[in-house]
Amino acid sequence: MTDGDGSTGSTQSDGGRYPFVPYDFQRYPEPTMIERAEQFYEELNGRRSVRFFSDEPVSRRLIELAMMAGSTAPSGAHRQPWRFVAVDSAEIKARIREAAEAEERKNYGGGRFPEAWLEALAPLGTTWEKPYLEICPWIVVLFEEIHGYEDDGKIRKNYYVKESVGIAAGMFIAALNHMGLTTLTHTPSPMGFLTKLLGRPKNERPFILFPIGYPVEGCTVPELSRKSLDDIAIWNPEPTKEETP
Ligand code: IYR
Repeated sequence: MTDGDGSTGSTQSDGGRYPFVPYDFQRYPEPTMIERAEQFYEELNGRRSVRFFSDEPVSRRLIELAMMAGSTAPSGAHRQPWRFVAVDSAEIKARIREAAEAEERKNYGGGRFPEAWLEALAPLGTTWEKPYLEICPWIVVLFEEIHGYEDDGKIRKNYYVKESVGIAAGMFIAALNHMGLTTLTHTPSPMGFLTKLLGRPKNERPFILFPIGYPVEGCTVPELSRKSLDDIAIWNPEPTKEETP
């Protein structure tokens, strides 16, 4: 590895079966990089999970663009093991709400959530009631594709599915935030009911449900702070010393 110009020798991988093509990479001067990075951070730092939505409609094009942004995520062996299932039908949203609330009732009041979990949720003030599932203009349920199928019907394995779909979810959320929409990473628990309700095949599993829209006028969010850089970053750590017997 050389310093500075980054000329490390190889420019393509040997033996790959994809044709390798030049990468159209945009390079910026360092001050521009800092400025862009600061701007991007500020934008992401302004994002909040919203539970009070307006019923104002959102155009399908915006949802499509968020899905396309999510689908740029890296994935194990480039399998892209995600499906974004979008619903704006009032009837289906009502059915999702009904089923989600039936599960959450058992969690909150029915003894299914352990005391420690209820205690952890208490500061957020969440309850079994999920009216936002009907109020928001769109629900997108992100499914993970556990495996695919070969042309002959045999199972085609996917790799690092949770990691891949988790990254796609993050990029989807960032895209929504960037375009001026809000969402909530909602995981009704358990959420197997979504597979049937949304007619998905058995090789797909619901991963996260996103109510999407604008915050209602006067929307509030909990006053939270985020961990500082010092809390989250560790630089050049020392390896753990072997215990001597
Ligand atoms: N899925 C439930 C409970 C819940 C769990 C966690 I962890 C949260 O951060 C918030 C809620 C619900 O949506 O109420």
